[in-house]
Amino acid sequence: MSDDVKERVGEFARSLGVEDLGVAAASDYRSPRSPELSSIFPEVKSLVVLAYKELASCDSDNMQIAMNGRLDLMEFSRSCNYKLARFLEREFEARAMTVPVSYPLPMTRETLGAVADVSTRHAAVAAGLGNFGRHNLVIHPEMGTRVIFTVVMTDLELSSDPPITERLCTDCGDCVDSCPGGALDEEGKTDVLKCLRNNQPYGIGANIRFWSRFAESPVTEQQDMLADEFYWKLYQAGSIGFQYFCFNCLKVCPIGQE
Ligand code: B12
Ligand code: SF4
Ligand code: SF4
Repeated sequence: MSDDVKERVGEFARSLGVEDLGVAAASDYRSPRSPELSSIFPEVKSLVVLAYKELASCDSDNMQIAMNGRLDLMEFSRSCNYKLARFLEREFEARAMTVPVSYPLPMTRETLGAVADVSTRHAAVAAGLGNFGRHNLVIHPEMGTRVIFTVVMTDLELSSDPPITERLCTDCGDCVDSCPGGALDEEGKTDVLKCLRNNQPYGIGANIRFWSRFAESPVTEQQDMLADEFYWKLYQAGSIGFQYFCFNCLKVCPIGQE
């Protein structure tokens, strides 16, 4: 039964254009820092993890184009998540809930907005889609690091796909060397603040500093601040959601690029 359902789910997801997918029993999902899945969806039994190829846009030094490739992927993935969730509900009378690429995510002081409700990397590992590299990202056997994940959680009972036991990272060190902020220097940990400073120069930290300074400035200076391109970039990043200005650790990894 489980295999039949998995086959139909796989066929449907691939017909949408999803590059690869894997299934994990909820009991095989282990992400120590993330909330319990049952606190989100008490009846959850399985995770269907969808994998999408990052476009070559990430290679561009033009950060609008690089981010636009991600936005295209994010928009596409929303449609795939929704369609697959409805497929499960319609065809199998299951209940389904979707997990996005990045946001919305909990914005709490304890987690600094850096721990999502569901860790899609840990879900991908549990679903046999890859394993962690030195950059703390998941490497897929064919797509390498140029892969992004979403998840559909369901109360359907499905068995986990076999894990990838062979380590895919070759420890070449390119990701560590290419990180402009030294965020990967310590093995097994991404220094979130160092990454954020480079990756999101117009993110929440910059936003808070800008508005604090604005509130303390005389009116003429405030007018200058709003006329400055720094504010315009802040405005654009905010209206996109988050704008990433660094894809280095993702794009330099040679696995799957030969
Ligand atoms: C918040 C977030 C961030 C934050 C904080 C990252 C963080 N805390 O891990 C910031 C802004 C820094 C960030 C940066 C980036 N992110 Co981000 N991010 C997320 C998000 C939304 C949540 C991550 C989370 O909950 N982490 C908290 C917990 C789960 O992590 P943790 O317990 O601390 O575990 C970490 C370490 O302990 C270690 N680790 C844990 N177990 C193991 C086991 C082994 C063997 C090893 C070696 C390491 C290891 O790796 C984990 C990640 O750092 C996810 C999407 C999602 N919903 O999961 C995307 C996600 C992780 N981001 C992604 C990407 C691509 C990026 C960036 C390249 C930015 C960009 N341009 O896109 C950088 C890469 C930074 C890096 N090398 O780690 C992708 C990664 C895809 C992949 N192939 O793995 C994800 C999965 C988005 C997606 N849906 O595909 N991100
Ligand atoms: S996204 Fe950039 S700053 Fe962040 S860890 Fe990767 S290389 Fe470093
Ligand atoms: S760039 Fe090299 S060290 Fe970094 S994850 Fe890829 S193979 Fe591993």
